[in-house]
Amino acid sequence: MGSLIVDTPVAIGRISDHGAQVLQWQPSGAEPVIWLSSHAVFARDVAIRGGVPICFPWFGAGRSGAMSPAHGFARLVTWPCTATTEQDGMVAVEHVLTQEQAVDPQFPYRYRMTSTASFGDELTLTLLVENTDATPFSFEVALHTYLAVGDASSVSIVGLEGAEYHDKLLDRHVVQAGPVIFDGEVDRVYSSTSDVILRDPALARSVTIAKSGSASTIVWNPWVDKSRAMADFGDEEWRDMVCVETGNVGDRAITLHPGEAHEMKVIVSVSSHRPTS
Ligand code: TA6
Repeated sequence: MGSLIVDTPVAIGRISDHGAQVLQWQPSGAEPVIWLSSHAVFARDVAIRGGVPICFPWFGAGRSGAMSPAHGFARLVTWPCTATTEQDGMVAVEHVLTQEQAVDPQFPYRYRMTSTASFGDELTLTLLVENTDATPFSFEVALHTYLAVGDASSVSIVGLEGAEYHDKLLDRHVVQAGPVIFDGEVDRVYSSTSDVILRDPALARSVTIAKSGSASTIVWNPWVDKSRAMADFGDEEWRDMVCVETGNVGDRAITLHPGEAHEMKVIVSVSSHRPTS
């Protein structure tokens, strides 16, 4: 399971060919921004816990609720690495997945998916999905970003105020009032095209998630009980992470006709609130 290490004066990073999954990003002068579980399993057909898993061609169990494996097959297969470039300390890594490498009877189409990860003073992730078939298809997609935080119980997310979300725990649709905070398990799919900012007082920083081509923002923290129930997740690791995911899921799924393409992009950046000495 190959991976590429980025180590330049601008940033440290790591991306695995398994799932074309970003595993690490730490801009110079900052604490790590992308979180990876210390219990993550690296093996064939296993999702790596943390980083930025690519969910495709469905999210969770899909719109039918009957799809498997969870979050689709893209994160479980090796993507060919097709290009790496470096300029001024920024490193870009491209992977391409087609039906040649990964096919599933639940998604019987010809497709081409290009992932580009750019590691610099920002982390830029771009997913381009092309319909190379002769028939239309629909898909869900998400960049399931695990952000490292100082203490999940003290962070807040602004930018989703007034957005409707599906609360997956209550199976209810709710409108967000005020910032998103975490005082228990949170698993919400917001209908929102907005950028969001995660405020992390414990690390004295803010992380901005700027996006384009995405109508869904998913927010997740497993909290105590679910963390203990996951073998590849430390019992106390819920405090160290928050997922802020960029996608198009549920009724925001994308339909492509033959020859059409859809691009989704997220730019992660961090700003410190520590007083300059
Ligand atoms: O993005 C939130 C979510 O859909 C949660 O429901 C939880 O299942 C999480 O993804 C992790 O899913 P995974 O299949 O990676 O364990």
